[in-house]
Amino acid sequence: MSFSVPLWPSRSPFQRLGLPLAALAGALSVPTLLPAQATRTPTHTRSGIQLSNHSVTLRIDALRADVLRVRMYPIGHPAEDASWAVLPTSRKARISVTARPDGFCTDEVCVAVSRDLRLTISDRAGHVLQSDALPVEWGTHGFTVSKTRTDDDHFFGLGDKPGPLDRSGEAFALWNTDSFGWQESTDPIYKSIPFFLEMHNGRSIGVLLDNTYRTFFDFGRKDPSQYSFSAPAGPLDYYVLYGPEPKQVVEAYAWLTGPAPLPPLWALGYQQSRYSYTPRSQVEAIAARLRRDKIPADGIWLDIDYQDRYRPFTVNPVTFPDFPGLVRELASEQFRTVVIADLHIADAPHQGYLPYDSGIAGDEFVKEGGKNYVGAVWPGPSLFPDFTQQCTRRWFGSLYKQFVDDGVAGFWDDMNEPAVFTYPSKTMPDDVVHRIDDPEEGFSKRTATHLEIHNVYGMENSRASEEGLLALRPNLRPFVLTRATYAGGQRYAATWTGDNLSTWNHLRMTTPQLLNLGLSGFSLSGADVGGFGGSPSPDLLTKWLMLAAFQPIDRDHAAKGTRGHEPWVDGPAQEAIRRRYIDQRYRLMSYLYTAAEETSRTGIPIIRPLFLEYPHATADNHPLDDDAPGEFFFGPSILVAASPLPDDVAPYEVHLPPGVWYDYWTGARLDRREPLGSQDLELRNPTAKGEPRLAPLMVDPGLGDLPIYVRAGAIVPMQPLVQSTKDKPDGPLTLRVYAPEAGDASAAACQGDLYSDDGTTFDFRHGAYLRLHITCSVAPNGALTVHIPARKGHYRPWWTHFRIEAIGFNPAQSRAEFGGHTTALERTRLGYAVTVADRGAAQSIILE
Ligand code: MIG
Repeated sequence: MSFSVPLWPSRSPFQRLGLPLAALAGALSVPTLLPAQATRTPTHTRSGIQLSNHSVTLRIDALRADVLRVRMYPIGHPAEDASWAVLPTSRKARISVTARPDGFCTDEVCVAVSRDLRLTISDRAGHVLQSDALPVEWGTHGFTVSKTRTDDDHFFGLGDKPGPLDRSGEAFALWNTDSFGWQESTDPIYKSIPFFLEMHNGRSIGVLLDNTYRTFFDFGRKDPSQYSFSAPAGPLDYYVLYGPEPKQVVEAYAWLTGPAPLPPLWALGYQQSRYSYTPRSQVEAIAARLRRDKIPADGIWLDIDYQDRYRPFTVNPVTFPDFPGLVRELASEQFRTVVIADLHIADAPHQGYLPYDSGIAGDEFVKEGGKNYVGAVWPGPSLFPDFTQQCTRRWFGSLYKQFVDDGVAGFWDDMNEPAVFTYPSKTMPDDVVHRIDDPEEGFSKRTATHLEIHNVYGMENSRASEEGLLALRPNLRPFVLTRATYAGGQRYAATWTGDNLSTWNHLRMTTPQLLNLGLSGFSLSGADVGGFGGSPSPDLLTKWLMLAAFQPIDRDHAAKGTRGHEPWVDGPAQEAIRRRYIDQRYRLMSYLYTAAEETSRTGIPIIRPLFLEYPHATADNHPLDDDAPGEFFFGPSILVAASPLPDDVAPYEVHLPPGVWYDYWTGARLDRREPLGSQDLELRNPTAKGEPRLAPLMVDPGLGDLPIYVRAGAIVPMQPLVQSTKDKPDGPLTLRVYAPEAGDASAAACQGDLYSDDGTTFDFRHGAYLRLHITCSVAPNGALTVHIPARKGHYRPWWTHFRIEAIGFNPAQSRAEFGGHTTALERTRLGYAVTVADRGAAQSIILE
């Protein structure tokens, strides 16, 4: 609900609630008001506290020991307890707290509220985690919450916002916008994820502002001593998530909004797309060339030109005759077909267009002035489904039936900001009316203007798709890719970063953008490989295909009128490099899938900023990423160190977190155990001398080289090369064991995870999965023992043997012992290997 009642009879819409108003009364010629101090004694509730001054109530509840919900509303007018983002079970969760005179404590945090309703949150040791710099500013034009900030505060998340990973000092508006060719300074763009993670002095918290209006976040741009978030209307309703480690914040956010579910395995394969492959013969030619050139690939994407007059849920019968036959033909070549199906329904009465006819019959569209709102998009005048009604989502979901019956595997939800051509705003007018009918989310049945619904429209579109696909094929994991979304949208769809450009700078920007999306719940994200608008130079396309092999969604896509983007377009030398990297992705598919499965349980994203794995890597606790903007973790153990300036020809410095590392390509050992940060400290503070200082690790990669490192103690599964995830790999599953340093505490843990299942169904929920937590240890005599535990789950994997390949390990006798056998170790390019049968039972293999 929006606060239509002015809280203060003042001319200033942002009259601060806490000011001694008597001083202002004369100037404002209003009756003298009481000072805005808490006028009633605080009420301690079982799960928190409630306080009022003479106009508003502040209510804080502990959902868990590390998750607080903060709400403020005019006295007697609480906002609906409702959310599109937060899971109902989490929203309603409560724990008992310990009352304090001015607040309360949980086992993890304490909350204190001052007499002017300012909030301070501390950990149990008394470290302040967050504190209101001012009382909430609140008036007829919404509210602003201001928190204290220092220059040592670092901010991450907020979805797809362009710019550096660390958002400190920047400010952003959230309003889903179709932004072709967005630049670093473009704001807003496609998504609204009002969640951020803040790190200060090695302690992390998260904040979700659950307000769907055009919200605004300022991380110290206006005033370096404060950060703030505000909304023009709607509820003041936010959640504070406590770490102290950033991973704990990300996990708490997944608890609050739900993790991204396990995708079908094929979605992690390479995807070939273009706007548009047409006619059918071109699609067939592209598929055939991928196979002929041995470019591993899983998906072929059809953009809007396969449709009849751009009408969603149709097929052009002339250019795409026998559509089911095409899908079958692609499937026989081990490709999945993905089609775009935009939400706008052509305004086409009396033409036998089912989405229109059934949509009109069911009254499924948003209104303006009492009539169906009509806006121009690809099909011409179009109607827009009212996705905030559960029944409309069900209807929309049913439209996929024909495609699903035809065997189409994935769906692409574009234009759902929603994009409308006719207006400078590029979206529908603010006064369009949506109907909310969604009891599960806690909303009462009511209408809402587009101002309230705009930012959740795309998410509810993707939800309709996902839920519709689930209804049609309950035991198949759906795959939906959406452009616009809101917090929590990761439950329904993967995402991509919209219409980027074929420039080196856009390649560079993929890393911070996808990392922040991952921190914002969207583990499954990608950027159009090669850039959407424009034509990449051969080297740019090559570098892009190389990097994207280590990004969660790897989809090559291009706009109309641009030159081809397919891996082969620049001749065999470039193609060979591109193939080599896509091959690596497929060799690492078990590792990638295991990381995706981890996301589905914990919310930890597939690609991770360095600070997520090493929050305390620097002496002054600044995130190491600030020094190394081209670097990220691909899964838990592999560090990709792309150039911070990919078109720069000079060598660059790689910053590795303290520890022992191995070169992924050569197996070379790098001892980086001395503390980091000395150099940075010296730069920041030239008087800080005398610390140990490692020589910088400089790299100078050629066109086909991407520096990649693996941490000591990692166990990384790798598999024989296939051309599609549908193919059964031929040979053993390799476990690359990167030896830990004997006696080195930083590498004491030697471990790796392996998850597998059928890749397509939900049978894993009933035990049809395989999970192994593999460990290793080094004996004082240098022998390396690898422990493979008994399998968890009853899925039978494709491999029958493990090949254990030890890297960074020097055998004294060059032999392996297992199950009473002794065999000679095989010398490999990277280290030493031995192959053992996987009997499904626990076993230990000693390499010595
Ligand atoms: O107005 O469907 O971002 O990926 O190829 C352009 C055509 C509409 C925008 C998407 C892009 C897609 C294109 N779409």
